[in-house]
Amino acid sequence: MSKKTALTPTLSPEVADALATGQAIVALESTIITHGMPYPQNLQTARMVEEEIRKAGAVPATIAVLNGVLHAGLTDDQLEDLAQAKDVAKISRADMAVIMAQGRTGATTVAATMIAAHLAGIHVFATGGIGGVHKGAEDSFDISADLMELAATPVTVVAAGAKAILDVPKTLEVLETQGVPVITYGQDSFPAFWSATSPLASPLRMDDPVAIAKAQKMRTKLGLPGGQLIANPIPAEEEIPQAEMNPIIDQATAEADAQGITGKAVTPFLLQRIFELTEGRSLIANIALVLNNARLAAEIAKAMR
Ligand code: PSU
Ligand code: MN
Repeated sequence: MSKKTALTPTLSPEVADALATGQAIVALESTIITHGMPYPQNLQTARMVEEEIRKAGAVPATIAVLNGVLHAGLTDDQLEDLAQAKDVAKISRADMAVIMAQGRTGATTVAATMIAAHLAGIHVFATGGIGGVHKGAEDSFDISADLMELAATPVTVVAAGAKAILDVPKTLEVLETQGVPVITYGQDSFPAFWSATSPLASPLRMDDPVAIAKAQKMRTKLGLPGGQLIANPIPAEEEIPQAEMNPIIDQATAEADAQGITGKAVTPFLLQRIFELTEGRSLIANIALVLNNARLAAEIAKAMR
């Protein structure tokens, strides 16, 4: 433990080439693959998202820990193995080093993906939704490490707002306390994941991917650590309105409470129950919004170079 050099993730040939030639790169998380969607839609979505980024003129870098090795960019075989693997760890900032030291395989959450992207020199990351302050957090203290990571690590994260399974007003308050810019793309209302709008006003609004990239650079120039959260509304024709989602979310949340689901298991449990209760419609919307986020992230990444 004498040298103070940071670890560089193992790069796929495509990502290594993109970094060497200064192409735009978009990081992608893997918890959405292993804990956020069922097989085989998880694998199909992961492939579609990567393709969408390439079509937009950028290079995708899916992040994961495979047998203790941190990867930025997975081959299609690695993606397929991960999508079908059982007992994959869900890695956040707290467990990243431990899982690697043990030589285990783990999928990276938003927090861990940001850490890996930054180590690789990638500045933009697309996902579905970030973790946040859970309902009842005043008792459970369940606040995702994603929020503190946004305050610490200089990566711009494109998500479809915060999932309505969270306490969204409290999530916005914690982000403000942590000094994280929350910027909604193209509208004033803060989007609610499956729903394009919510009753909440977005703290900030920007309409231009080039200016979004400039804001991240400006933040770093000011000596401020951390990234930005870009909230990108699901396309209106693909949304499930809040009036329809809210009773379903309430039911899933009540079931999680009744069954004593806590900690890391909460988000995967709620997503699976909402998938069942909407008869798969939540998954269709989830796929649409991730693709939409991939497209915007590619535009920001092209401007970030
Ligand atoms: N949003 C989704 N699907 C997911 C997640 C978020 O639509 O799978 C994952 C992300 O990886 C996020 C994590 O970082 O859930 C948050 O988990 P927790 O609430 O335990 O911090
Ligand atoms: Mn949590």
